[in-house]
Amino acid sequence: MAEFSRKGVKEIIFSTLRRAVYLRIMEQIVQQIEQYKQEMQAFEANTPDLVEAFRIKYLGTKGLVKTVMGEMKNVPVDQKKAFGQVLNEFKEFAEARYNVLKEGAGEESDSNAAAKDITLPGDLFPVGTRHPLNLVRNQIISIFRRLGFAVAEGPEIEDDWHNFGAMNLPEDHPARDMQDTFYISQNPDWLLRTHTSSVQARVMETQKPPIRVICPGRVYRNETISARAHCFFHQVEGLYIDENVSFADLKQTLYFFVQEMFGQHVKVRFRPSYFPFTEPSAEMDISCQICGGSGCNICKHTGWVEILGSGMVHPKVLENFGIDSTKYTGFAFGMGVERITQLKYQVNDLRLYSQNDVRFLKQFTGVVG
Ligand code: 2NL
Repeated sequence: MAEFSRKGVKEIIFSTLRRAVYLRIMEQIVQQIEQYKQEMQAFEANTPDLVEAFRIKYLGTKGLVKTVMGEMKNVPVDQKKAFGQVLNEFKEFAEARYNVLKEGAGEESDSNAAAKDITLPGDLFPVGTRHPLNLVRNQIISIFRRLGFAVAEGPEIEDDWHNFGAMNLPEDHPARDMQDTFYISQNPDWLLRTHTSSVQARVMETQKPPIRVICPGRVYRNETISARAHCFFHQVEGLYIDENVSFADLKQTLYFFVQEMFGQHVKVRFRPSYFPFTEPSAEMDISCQICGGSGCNICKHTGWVEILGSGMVHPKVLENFGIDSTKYTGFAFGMGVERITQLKYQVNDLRLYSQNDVRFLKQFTGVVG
């Protein structure tokens, strides 16, 4: 019993002393925490490296927060709750300050409030423009659509018949020469179409008159590339076959087209010409849009510029498709989209169309078509 009491007294004295010592230590820790908090508040970090240095010093595995937390195991039981709260608050303070520093390090200046103004409009996303040739092609299509023309498309690799034979182009016609046409080496009957007449041939093959189509598309010719010639260009051809279609219809249709395209003031003239697939044939000029007819470099001081070829469909072409040329007549025309674009927007070098220079392409922003 006595032994027990002695042991008990010792125990009480020690534990009281221990408790007093810990309370003192805790006081010091709380003071220390306040000091760390002030340090953290004053810590400036405008680079990611400094932010990381903060994290290591305060929040790292050997950081001050962890070290102070380690003291928890020595705290008397009745003090654990209160001391735990102090430590938690310290940890949260350090984390919050770390987040603030991390957010700020990416920006040039923390004090620049404008940099964080979320009401400012966003960065503009650069939108492209339609290619000038596509704009003009669409304009051409929409004018002919209003006159009742449908749009037809066909293959760019054609056979000899649809491109040449059916169009009344004789065997010895210069267009058929290897110098002018790209042939497909695997099959001498195949070639890259030299005009979109081949599409109209396919329309006449599958449809009966009345036929009223336009055929836009890319065509190929073996030319050396220069400001005035290219190995590919774009065409819109048109074909109208019905009973009683006359040259007067051709003239009025094409006159309407240029007035819609270039303006009501434009004048036209037809010059006799020759194409194997039309008879009679005519080329159409319009009054020069640059000088208004008084004479300039573009019209070579004539006041007129050529814009398309046309004519009455050759009876042989109609008969090639079983269309009775005593009952039906038709007119046809073909124009280069590059040429129309050149006249409308003063593009004087064909190579600009395929060089993809944004300084050129950007000029067509806002053109409707
Ligand atoms: C030009 C001339 C032309 C045609 C194309 C054509 C089509 C058929 C029947 C008859 Cl299916 N003709 N097309 C007619 C005359 C001229 O094009 O200088 N094009 C750039």
